[in-house]
Parts: sequence; C-alpha cells; structure tokens
Amino acid sequence: MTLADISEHCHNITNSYLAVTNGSELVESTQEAIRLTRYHLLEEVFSRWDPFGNQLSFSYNGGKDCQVLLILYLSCLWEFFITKTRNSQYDSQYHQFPLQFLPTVYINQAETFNTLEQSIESARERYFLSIYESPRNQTSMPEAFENYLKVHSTAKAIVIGIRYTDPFGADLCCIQETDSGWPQFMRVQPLLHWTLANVWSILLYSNEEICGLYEKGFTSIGGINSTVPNPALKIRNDDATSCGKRNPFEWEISNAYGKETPCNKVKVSKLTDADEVLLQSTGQLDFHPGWFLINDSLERAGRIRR
Ligand code: FMN
Repeated sequence: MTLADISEHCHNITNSYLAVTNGSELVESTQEAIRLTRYHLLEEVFSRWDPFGNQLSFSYNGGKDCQVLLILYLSCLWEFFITKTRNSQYDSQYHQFPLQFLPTVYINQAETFNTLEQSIESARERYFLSIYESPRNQTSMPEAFENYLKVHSTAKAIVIGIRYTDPFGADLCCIQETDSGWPQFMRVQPLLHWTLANVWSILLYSNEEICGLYEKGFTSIGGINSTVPNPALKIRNDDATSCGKRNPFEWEISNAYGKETPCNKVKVSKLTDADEVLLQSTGQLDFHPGWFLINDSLERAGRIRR
C-alpha cells in the first residue's frame, strides 16, 4: 500500500457513495455536501496551492470530522493526479504519484485518551501521514503553529475540518487568513457546511476504522479531563421496552463500501485497557454509540468543565 493506493481507495469510496440512489434525503444532502467540498478543494484550493508541492498541510486530531475531510482530501488528491495525467502528452504509465506522505500537523494541548492516540497512530500508517506533533502542554495553539511553520516553512495553507456548528465556526469561510494573534497562514475550511448527520453518513459508509470511543457514546472528543460520553446517549431503563434509540445509519452500516454481505458491524479501534478501566470506574459504559446522535446542538454535550 502507498499514499497513491489509499488515495485511489478514498476516491472509490467517495464515488461509490455519490452513486447511491436509495431515496434517502440524508444521503442526498450528504452527496451535495461532498460535491461542494470537492469543488472547494479541486477548483479553489488545489489551483492556488499545489497539493504535491508542500504548500498545503493537513490538520489532523483523530476526530470524525477531520477523518471525513481526510477521506475527501485524498480522494481529490487522486482526482487531481489522474486529471493531470490525462492532460499530459505522456502515457499514464510514465506518471508517478508525486507524494509519498501527506504533510500533517497534530496540535495536541490537553491530555487525551490513549484510545484516541492509538487511533491517530493507526491513521498515520493507513493514510501515510507524515505527522508533526506539537510538544504537549508547552504552548498555546498559535505558538504551536508558529513552531510548526518554523519547521515547515513552505506551508502556506492548512486544511482544517471545522464546521459551522462548531464553537466559533459560524462566521468562518472556506479560505481565509488566520486572525490577529495567530501566525500568518491561510486557513482552508472546506467542511464548514456539513451537519453531524452528513459526517456520520459517509464515515459509516466508508467502512474505514474509526476511533473506538465513538462506539462508547462519545460524540466529540476533547481532553481526557473534559470529555465524557454524551449524556443524551445514556441508555435508560425504559429503553428496553420502548426499543430504545434508533440507529439512524442502519443503511450506511449494512451497505458499507466493500462489505460483501450486509452486516451491522462498524469497524472501530479497540479501546485501550486504561480507557476501559476509566470508563468502567466512572460508570460510563452504558451508552448508545455516538452515531445515534444527529442533533448538532447536542454534539458537545459530553464536553464538561471539571
Ligand atoms: N482560531 C481562531 O480564533 N483564529 C484563527 O486564526 C485560528 N486558526 C486556526 C488554524 C488552524 C490550522 C487550526 C487547526 C485551528 C485554528 N483556530 C483558530 C482554532 C479553531 O478555530 C478551533 O477553535 C480549534 O481548532 C478547536 O477546535 P475543537 O474544539 O473542535 O478541537
């Protein structure tokens, strides 16, 4: 496997999802969301900064939003490559995918769950990420990026998986400069228009492994001392009689990309022993999976202040 192979794989996942005609309004709205993100990346971003020329970096923290964006980004990288190849006078066999690793930056300030750390490690291998990780707890986020740019001086723009519904997300736009007090670079935010349900729909369809904490009721993963499973997903005693909460993504899970026979298993990374003990000791094990929640306004209900 190479970065080229996984990019082609992500391209196939995306095209397969775009070809779905199951009559679901959610799938249709996610297809629209994908088309707009692809337009932003292919027409506005890659035409401005060469994705094969070290001018673009990808911000990755293991969360579901940046994983969805990574799948779409790699898919567009593949499309950009094959379009260039097709337009070239030389036969396609003479073209080599110009990148071996994707320049990636992981700014990590709080102490995180080691299940998340392990899932970032798996992503590093699976998606051929060349990850710069900031020294933990030493600096503010702007300082961490300043340090990143000292090491990666060719980076002009950083791709971020922020959405309008995230805190401070409402007034952002796809391509903009950083604010004052931040080092100067361009922010590329092609996922702004996505809803929580859009994110889960393609992510569960992709059949890519996701962080195991999501299966345990987490919906937005922050620091270990400030995140619990989402209280809106707590399994209540009367759930058994009222059939509980319904999984809104049964179709995506059973028809996931590459599944030979329909089955309702989601590929999740294993919870580490330490996180298993933590959740058990704090009585936080009886929750529906994170993808049972599609209400954007409750997405961060598991983020707490201690
Ligand atoms: N926040 C700002 O207020 N101004 C900025 O210019 C700014 N630039 C950012 C650039 C990058 C590459 C990243 C990753 C974040 C930046 N942020 C900036 C912070 C984000 O908007 C967001 O608040 C932060 O990533 C925390 O998101 P989370 O709670 O979803 O993890």
